[in-house]
Amino acid sequence: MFGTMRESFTAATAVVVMGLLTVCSHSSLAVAQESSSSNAVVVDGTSFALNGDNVSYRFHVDNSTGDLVSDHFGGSVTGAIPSPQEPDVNGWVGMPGRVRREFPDQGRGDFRIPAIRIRQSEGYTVSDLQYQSHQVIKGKPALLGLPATWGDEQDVTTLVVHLYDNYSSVAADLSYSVFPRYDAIIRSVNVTNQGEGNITIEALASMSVDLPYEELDMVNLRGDWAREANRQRRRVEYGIQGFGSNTGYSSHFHNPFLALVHPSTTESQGEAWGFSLVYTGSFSVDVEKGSQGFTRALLGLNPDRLSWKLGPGEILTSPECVSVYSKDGIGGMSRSFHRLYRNHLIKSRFATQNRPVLLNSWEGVYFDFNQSSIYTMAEDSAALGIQLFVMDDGWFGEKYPRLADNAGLGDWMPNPARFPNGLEPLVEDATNLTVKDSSAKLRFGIWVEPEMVNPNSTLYHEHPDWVLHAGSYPRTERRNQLVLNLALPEVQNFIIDFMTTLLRSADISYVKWDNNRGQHETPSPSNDHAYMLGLYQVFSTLTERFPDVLWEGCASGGGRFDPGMLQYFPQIWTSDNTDGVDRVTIQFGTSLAYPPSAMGAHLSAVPNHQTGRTIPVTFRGHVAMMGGSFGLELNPADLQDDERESMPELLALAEKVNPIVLNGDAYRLRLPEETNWPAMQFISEDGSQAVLFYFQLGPNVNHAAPWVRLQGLDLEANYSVDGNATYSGATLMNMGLQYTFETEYGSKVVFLEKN
Ligand SMILES: *[C@@H]1O[C@H](CO)[C@@H](O)[C@H](O)[C@H]1NC(C)=O
Ligand SMILES: *[C@@H]1O[C@H](CO)[C@@H](O)[C@H](O)[C@H]1NC(C)=O
Ligand SMILES: *[C@@H]1O[C@H](CO)[C@@H](O)[C@H](O)[C@H]1NC(C)=O
Ligand SMILES: *[C@@H]1O[C@H](CO)[C@@H](O)[C@H](O)[C@H]1NC(C)=O
Ligand SMILES: *[C@@H]1O[C@H](CO)[C@@H](O)[C@H](O)[C@H]1NC(C)=O
Ligand SMILES: *[C@@H]1O[C@H](CO)[C@@H](O)[C@H](O)[C@H]1NC(C)=O
Ligand SMILES: *[C@@H]1O[C@H](CO)[C@@H](O)[C@H](O)[C@H]1NC(C)=O
Ligand SMILES: *[C@@H]1O[C@H](CO)[C@@H](O)[C@H](O)[C@H]1NC(C)=O
Ligand SMILES: *[C@@H]1O[C@H](CO)[C@@H](O)[C@H](O)[C@H]1NC(C)=O
Ligand SMILES: CC(=O)N[C@H]1CO[C@H](CO)[C@@H](O)[C@@H]1O
Repeated sequence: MFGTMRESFTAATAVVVMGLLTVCSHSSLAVAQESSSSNAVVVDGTSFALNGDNVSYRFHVDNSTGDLVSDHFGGSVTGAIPSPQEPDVNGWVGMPGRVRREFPDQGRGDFRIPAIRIRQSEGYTVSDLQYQSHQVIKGKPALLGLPATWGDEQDVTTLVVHLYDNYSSVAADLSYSVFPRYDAIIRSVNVTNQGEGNITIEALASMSVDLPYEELDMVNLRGDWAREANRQRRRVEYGIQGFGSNTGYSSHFHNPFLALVHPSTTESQGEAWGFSLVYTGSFSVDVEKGSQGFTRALLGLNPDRLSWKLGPGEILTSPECVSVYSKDGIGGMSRSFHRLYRNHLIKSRFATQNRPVLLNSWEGVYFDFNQSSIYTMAEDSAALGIQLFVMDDGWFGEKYPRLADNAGLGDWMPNPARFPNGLEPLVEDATNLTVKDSSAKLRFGIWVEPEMVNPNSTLYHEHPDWVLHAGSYPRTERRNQLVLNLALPEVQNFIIDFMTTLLRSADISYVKWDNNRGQHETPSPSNDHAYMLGLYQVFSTLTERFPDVLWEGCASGGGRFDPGMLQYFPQIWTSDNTDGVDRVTIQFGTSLAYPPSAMGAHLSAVPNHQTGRTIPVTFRGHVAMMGGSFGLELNPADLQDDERESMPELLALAEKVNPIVLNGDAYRLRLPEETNWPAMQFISEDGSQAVLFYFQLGPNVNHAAPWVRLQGLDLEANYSVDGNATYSGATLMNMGLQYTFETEYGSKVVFLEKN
């Protein structure tokens, strides 16, 4: 049915592209796109099909109620599909509670968790959003004020479905964009108050999906400071289970990511549905197995932190949620996210470029430096072969110098005792240093934490009203600091102005943007989202104004490792925990949803400052190289002999693997939670090179050396392994390689070259 109507689509498509066509209900007109994604969106009457290379997403309008009913989200289905059986309506659950709903509203017999809850001006929370019309748009319109995936007409096609509640005059526009080559479907929602009264949006999910399966597992990432991104898998049970953040930020506690998988799904096999919310603020994820057996998943703004007033004519736009589907297990799901995010989310020109090897001063000297000692550190860094030197916290504060974490945040002028003539002399000298074994000059980067203020600062004394506060409740501090309210335009402008002045004051080519506490005592729950809109406005202004700066995100480590940040920051500091073994777990976990290219990972001193553990330098280096931004987190002057000796080889290796890590496909061959020998493999985009990272965590007493089987290679091709033996792809994948490690903390990086 869908395949046969293509001839007549062309004219309609042309009109739609101009944004003029609204196809009305009950029309038999259908629209499809030409070219490689020729059937990305196919409409037949009021049935809709979104097609990726290996995914189909289908729903239709129930003509008797105007509700949108889901038909399918999963592997490809083609042509006509069976109509759902009309359920018998007995008992308490009404018809809406017995069908799979695209955008479940509340109050009409569906007792499951709703995607939208509107408190109407009269006080009730019933709504009835019915299909009105739809349009198909080539490409993907920007999401006003929010980060979003982007692409041109060849990459993506968008279907907008307009819903309308005739009783309350509230409209909801569902926007679905398909990136066919990535098997990704992206949804966001606009709610518009077209009535005369004031309404309140109390819940708004970006994505809601009803899967017709009772047996599913859910996978998500949990943690806390210094132990982010622990993978958690559990059976979806009857009732609601979920997680989220009410900290104002995405947080370390839970990442805005969910996978639903079949219970038999593994890393490399089986069905996996991945959902990733492009948002940095308070969010919630709920999964509900209802009494009728369907499983509903919702991702969106956290209803506990939302009570959004919409006056007449006003619009609330939800963040977008990216959904991918894979038959190749959790690994296949991850690779779809990685490719999409590298190519269609991260806006920075550095997204797919090799990153400079950097040295960050934090763990090396903390707050303890001055102009001459920090210059010496830069000098030592250049002499090691470091390409980018980053001066971390401690450089600012005039009247309240930042000598410890109890003063100075907010006063972003160089500390005159440390830098009598400002930063320029230091930066000029540092950027005139030649990097060892190259003709390149050292580059200079700096740390900031713009959203925060110490009460012990000039800024706070001048603008006590700029911080988050709720009436006269005490403004409770964390790490001696308070949070500026980014919802206020004057705060946004303050940050944009001081950052502009700072970046123009010297040749600064990198910024680490930190954020070290959650939000308390907010003026209202909805301030969380208003803050985010303000923050995104600041990010987009600054990153557009300074496109040549390499921006790195950070929030006490990975407290904001989320897709919203990635729009502006091509790399994010993955964790404040730099312990090599802990980092294997954290980085493998983070890679569930995020490309390794986006991970900042540093080799630090031993005993490790967070765990006290001493791990050999090679192991620490190999783990850090699995991140797109490799660097050191130590004082070069304090290097131990073995570290100094290993450094040239490790830095050379890091440069060699970087292009493959940045743009390659990642395979988690074995997980640190499950084995003493975790392994990760990357295959370059063109398939000609691969690199295997292989670790032994604990000792291996009186036990055979295990085999590691590779993945994703070309079965027929031959690969040379570290320039030595040559084996076929079939042999490497079906039999594997075997390595022996002498002790705990063994590690190996193996290069494969396709012949
Ligand atoms: C609903 O109505 C439209 C227009 O009349 C028609 O194309 C479509 O097939 C109908 N759908 C169902 C499920 O009856
Ligand atoms: C939603 O509203 C915003 C703000 O007016 C607009 O930019 C966007 O195009 C709208 N999206 C849809 C799908 O209507
Ligand atoms: C919408 O409501 C108005 C009155 O409030 C009514 O006249 C009209 O028929 C309704 N339209 C639909 C499609 O239900
Ligand atoms: C809606 O809210 C605004 C601002 O709070 C108020 O001025 C207006 O009177 C309200 N309108 C109605 C119909 O209640
Ligand atoms: C800078 O710090 C170093 C090391 O702590 C110290 O030796 C030196 O005297 C300091 N220089 C200035 C100008 O304070
Ligand atoms: C304020 O900062 C100064 C250093 O600038 C420090 O000596 C003092 O203890 C701080 N006061 C508080 C209350 O933290
Ligand atoms: C840069 O360093 C070179 C020596 O490497 C020196 O000759 C030159 O004067 C320096 N330039 C500046 C601006 O300091
Ligand atoms: C791989 O190597 C084998 C044995 O040397 C050889 O027979 C075969 O032709 C090679 N295959 C390719 C694709 O080069
Ligand atoms: C190549 O194999 C030899 C002999 O097994 C070994 O000594 C050498 O380390 C290997 N080279 C590499 C680069 O692995
Ligand atoms: C695993 C799978 O089904 N892959 C298919 C995805 O779609 C492309 C293009 O249609 C096929 O070539 C693959 O075989």
